[in-house]
Amino acid sequence: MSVTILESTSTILPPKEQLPGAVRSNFLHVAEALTPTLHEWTERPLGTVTFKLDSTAFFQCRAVPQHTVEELSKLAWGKGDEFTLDFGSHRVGYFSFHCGIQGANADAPARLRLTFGEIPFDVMEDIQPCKSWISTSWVPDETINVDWCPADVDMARRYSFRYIRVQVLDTSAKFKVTFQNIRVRAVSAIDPSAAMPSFRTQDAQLNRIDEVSIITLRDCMQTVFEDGPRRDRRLWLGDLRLQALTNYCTYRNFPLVRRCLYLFAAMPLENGAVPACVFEKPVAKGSSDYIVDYDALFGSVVYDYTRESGDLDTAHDLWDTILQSMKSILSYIDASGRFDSTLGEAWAFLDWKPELHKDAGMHGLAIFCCKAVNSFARLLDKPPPYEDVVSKMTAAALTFYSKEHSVFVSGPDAQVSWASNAWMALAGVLPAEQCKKALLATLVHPDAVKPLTPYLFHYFAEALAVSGAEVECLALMKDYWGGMVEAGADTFWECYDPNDARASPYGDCHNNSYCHAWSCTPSYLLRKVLKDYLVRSGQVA
Ligand code: RAM
Repeated sequence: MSVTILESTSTILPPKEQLPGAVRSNFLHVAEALTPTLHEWTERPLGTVTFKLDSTAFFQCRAVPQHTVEELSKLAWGKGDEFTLDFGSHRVGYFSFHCGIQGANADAPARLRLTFGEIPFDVMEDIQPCKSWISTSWVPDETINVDWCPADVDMARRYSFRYIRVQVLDTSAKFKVTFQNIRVRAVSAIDPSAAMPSFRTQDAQLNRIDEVSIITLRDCMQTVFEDGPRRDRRLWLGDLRLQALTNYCTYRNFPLVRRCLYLFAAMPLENGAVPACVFEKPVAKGSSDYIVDYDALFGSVVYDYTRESGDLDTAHDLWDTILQSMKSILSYIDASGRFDSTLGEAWAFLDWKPELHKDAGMHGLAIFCCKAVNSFARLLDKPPPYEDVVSKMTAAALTFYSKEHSVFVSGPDAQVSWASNAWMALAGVLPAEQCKKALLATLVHPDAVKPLTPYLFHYFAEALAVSGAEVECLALMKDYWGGMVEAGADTFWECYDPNDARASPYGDCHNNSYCHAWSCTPSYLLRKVLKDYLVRSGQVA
């Protein structure tokens, strides 16, 4: 995705393109040797559905079963007809069917339009024209011509969907088409029947949230940890961090994480920084997209991986890249030890919320990353490189703290946001009890800038959990991720605003991804971060 204009009151401007540096072919070879063979299995639709308006539902509609697959196979469809297949849950893979005919002869191609929908809006209304400011070529509709029916049709591209809207654009006066043997060859780096550490709470809603997280992660785990199998279908560093953490307490697939780490290290930018994302195809290549916070998080991702896997060789291999990845964020620290976005032009992300002022959040994130690299250095018997920086920045963090309101604030208008308070708490700039107070004050602050994406919701939830606000963390999870489940999610979404079913960072929800990596973290929060609390409070065995 190439990011263009984003209206923002933040002083950090969206991206300046960065030039790629020389590829480190030794690292690339390691990554290539770790390319997984994908598991494949067949899934079939449950039948067709129609959508009935329902003002009580999040998407204002309810799917109503129409035909079984058996019934569908006997029906014939001509010009202007359409139906919508329901596969029962989210699928990622290759779609096939047999296109039969009813009539004397097929004297023309059958022209079909197929729209692959992750949510009802994708298939119950016209998905084009899409008004998003990112490329509309992501929008998953295809027009195909099937010559010489009857024919077996195997669609070449991979799709991510639960529903498929099939519109018959034309046949001829002499024939109609029929549909049999409808199926998807589903793919993932994960064997769908693979065992994983068992985990069950006393709360059915939390268990369902855990299940949906795990399926979200599985469907994003392909030959890399993709951000979303529908869009952008590539490896982003911020997404990888959260996927990897969730993977460690679920699938525990270490080689795929290792592959991704080496891909990033193999394709640095010209200044040695780690790109925000990398491409696998047509050949491995670093992207010119650069995000200063993603870059800085690289060390923490390798640190998590090392602690979980015990693989010290990878840690030593990637140590220089880790030190390089900290340079950009540290160049934003002014003489007083404060993060100051006016010192450069790189894109600081934290979340897609346009009005978010990012200095305080970036300040906390920078400390968090420095601390992770310091701890990592100790693990590797190296001198911790950022102890002075951490002391200075921790002291300077107090200049972002409003004693009057007991929260961290950012910018000339003293903006209160979930981002600022989450990252300051995760950085541990104040004792946990005070961080908890700031987080709880943020939660009830009438003007606090809330996250737009589950990416930042995650960090806020994690901050609550590690600051001793486990009860509030669980309540937030049930409300936010539970809200998505309630709204019909069988995989978690890139963006969720409970008050706006059409919310999108991109100007049109038809270009949103509804199986998105950075939303899969409830399993990590429940199974790891909140585990002791859940055991202590008798909510899990
Ligand atoms: C979105 C991607 C990805 C995220 C970037 C910043 O477009 O899908 O999830 O890391 O933006």
